[in-house]
Amino acid sequence: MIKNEMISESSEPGIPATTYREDKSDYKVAFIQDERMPQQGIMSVSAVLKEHGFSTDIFSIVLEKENIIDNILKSKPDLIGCSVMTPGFKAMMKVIYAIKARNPSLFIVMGGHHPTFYPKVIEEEKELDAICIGEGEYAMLELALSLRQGEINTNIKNLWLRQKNEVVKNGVMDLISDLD
Ligand code: B12
Repeated sequence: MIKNEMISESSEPGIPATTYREDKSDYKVAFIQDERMPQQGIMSVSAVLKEHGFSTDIFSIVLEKENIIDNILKSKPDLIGCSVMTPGFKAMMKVIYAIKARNPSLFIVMGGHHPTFYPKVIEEEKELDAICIGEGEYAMLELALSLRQGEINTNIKNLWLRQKNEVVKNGVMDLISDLD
């Protein structure tokens, strides 16, 4: 996991220090990326979530290799967001299949350029619960807020969401005008 300031030393046996949190009451979002350095897109989405009281972790397929599934699941995320460019899609799907095999109810949303250019991916990959088309900051926030309340808001712009055997396809929201 790429460390952030929310993480502290573990006092629990069997749980690596880097995946332990002091506050266990909060809602956790785990991001997965296929790159060494934190991706700007993830950092931007993560920053908005943190502003609204969510805690976030970033896991890297490149850095964590075969430990990535254990590391993610040990951090006990409530929601998973992965960021995917087309060349990294297959590697990301392997991780998603493995996570869903161990925790089928964990909600997984895929964002980034691949689903933006090819949103049909949610119709082909049944393990994806939602995809984000374009900017993810407020789509992800609305999704996390609704899931934290124990429901799924299926009307969030920029998101296509799986609902039983159907995919709900929402339109796109206006672009964020002030990027500072
Ligand atoms: C900077 C950049 C890089 C940097 C990334 C640095 C970093 N650590 O952030 C570096 C140099 C590492 C890089 C590498 C590559 N890149 Co590049 N890169 C870009 C570039 C120029 C800007 C991306 C960016 O940071 N945008 C700013 C952020 C804030 O926006 P964003 O990434 O779009 O993220 C937003 C949304 O996509 C969404 N989102 C993103 N992730 C998630 C996740 C969730 C859960 C949600 C809900 C939403 C969400 O919300 C974000 C905020 O609004 C784009 C071109 C472009 N104009 O977009 C190409 C681009 C993304 N890269 C591309 C490619 C192909 C690559 C490489 C595969 C090239 C290669 N052959 O090696 C590698 C892949 C690296 C890897 N292992 O993943 C393609 C992707 C095409 C595709 N179909 O996927 C692009 C579009 C360039 C192009 N026109 O071909 N890249």
